[in-house]
Amino acid sequence: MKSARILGMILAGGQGSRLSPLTLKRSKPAVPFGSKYRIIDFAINNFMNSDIFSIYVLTQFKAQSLTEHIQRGWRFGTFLSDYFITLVPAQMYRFEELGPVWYRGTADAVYQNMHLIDNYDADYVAIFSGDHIYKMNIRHMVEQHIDAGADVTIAAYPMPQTEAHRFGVMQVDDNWRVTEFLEKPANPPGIPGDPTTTLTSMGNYIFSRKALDELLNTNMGGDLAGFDFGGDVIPHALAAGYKVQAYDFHKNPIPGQEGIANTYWKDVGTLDAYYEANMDLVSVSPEFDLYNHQWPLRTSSEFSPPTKFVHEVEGRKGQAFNSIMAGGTIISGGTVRDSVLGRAVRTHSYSLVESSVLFDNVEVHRNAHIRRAIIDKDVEVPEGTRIGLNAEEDAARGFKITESGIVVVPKGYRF
Ligand code: ADQ
Ligand code: ADP
Repeated sequence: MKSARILGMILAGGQGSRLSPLTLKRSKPAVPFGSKYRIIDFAINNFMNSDIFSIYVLTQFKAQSLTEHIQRGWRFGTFLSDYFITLVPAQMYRFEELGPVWYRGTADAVYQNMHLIDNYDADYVAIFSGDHIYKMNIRHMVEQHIDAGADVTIAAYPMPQTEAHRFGVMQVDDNWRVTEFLEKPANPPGIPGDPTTTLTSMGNYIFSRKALDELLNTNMGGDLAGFDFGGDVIPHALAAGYKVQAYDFHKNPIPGQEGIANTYWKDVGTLDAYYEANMDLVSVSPEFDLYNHQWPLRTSSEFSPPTKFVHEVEGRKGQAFNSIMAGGTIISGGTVRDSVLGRAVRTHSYSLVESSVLFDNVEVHRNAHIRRAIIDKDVEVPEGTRIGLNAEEDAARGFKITESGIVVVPKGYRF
C-alpha cells in the first residue's frame, strides 16, 4: 500500500499593514525575527520537523525579500523530486477562465494552483499560515485527521473569549467535530462549560484531497463565490455537511518538550506584540525555546564571520547581557543589554543599547543611547544620538511610536 502523500502549502501573501514600517518593503512573513530568523521560518520548520518535505510557499504582496530569503537560504538537494520548497507567486494561472486577477484571498490562492496539487497527486493538503511564531507537529494533526475520517481539520487554539473577535471561532461537539464556524464575530461564543474561553482558528487546515477539490470548485466558481478559507470555504463546508474536525493545539506533542502543553502561538501582528515576542527570547526563561535540539529551528544560512567583543581599555568594555546576536557583529567598547541583534551589527565605545531589537547592518556610534526601540536594517546611528529616551525628539524625526512607547526606525533611515 502506498503511504499517504501529504503536500504542504504555506500562505505567505499577507500584507501585515499593522507592522508598518517593518512591512513597507516586505511582506509580513519576510519580517526578520529573533536575530537570525524571518517569521516564515517557523512555519517551514514545522513542516520539516514533521517530516513533510514537499512544500509550496504562496506569495504575492511585496515578495522580493521573501523570495530571496527562500531561494538563497532554503534549499534541499536536487536529486529527490519530492523534497522541495518552491515559491509560487500569483501568476494568473487561470487567466483564460478568470481574467487578470491576483490571488483574491487565501482559498483563491490555493484554487489558482490546483494543478500543483494534481501534479503531486496529494492525498492530503496541509494549508498553513506563514504569519505566526509557534511550533507545531503537523504530522500529529494529519494523523488525527485520518483517524477521524475528516474532510477538513482546523487547528484550534483555546483563548480568552475577550480576545477572540479578531479570529475565526468555532463550536464543537463532544468529539471535537465542528458544529459552527464564525469568521471574526463581534461576540465570540464560549465553549460549553467555560464561557470565558473560545476555540479560535489558527488559520491552519488539513484537507482531504477530494473535499478540497469539491469545495474550491464550488466556492470559486458559480454563485457561491467567496475567496477566503475562514470567511467562505469553511462555513460552506459545514453548511454542505462535510465532516469538519477541530484539532486541539494544546495537545500537540513537541519532541523534547514532553509533559509541557504546547501553548505558544503568537500572531506578532502588531509592533507591540512583535516587540514583546522578541523580548521574550532574551528573558532569563523564555516562553519560546530556540534551543530544543529535537525541534531544530533552521533559517537561511548566510555566511557571516564570528561575533566579537572588544575590550580595549578599562572603562571601554564591549559587553552584552541577556541578549542574542547573529554572526558578524562587533561589540566594541559599548554595552548591550536585554536586546536582540541581527547580523553584522556594530556598536562603538560608550554606546548603550537597551531592551531593543536591531536588524542586520545597524551601526551605533560612540555615546549613542538606544532604549526600547526597533531599528530596521541598514541604519547608522550617529555619535551621541538618543533613541527612545525623548518622545519629542523621536517624533520630530518622524519615527513611529507605538502605544506602549516603542520607537521604530525604518529601514535605511538617514539621520
Ligand atoms: P486573517 O488573520 O484575516 O484570518 P488572512 O489575512 O486571511 O488572515 O491571512 C491568513 C494567511 O494567509 C496569512 O499567512 C497571510 O500571509 C496569507 N495570505 C493572506 N492573503 C493572501 C493571499 N492573497 N495570497 C496568499 N496568501 C495570503 C485567518 C483566518 C481566521 C483565523 C486567522 C488566524 O481567516 O479564521 O482565525 O487567520 O490567524
Ligand atoms: P530585507 O530588508 O527584507 O532583508 P533584502 O533584500 O536585503 O531585504 O534581503 C532579503 C533576503 O535575501 C535575506 O533574508 C537574505 O537571506 C537574502 N540575502 C540578501 N543579501 C544576501 C547575500 N549577500 N547573501 C546571501 N543572502 C542574501
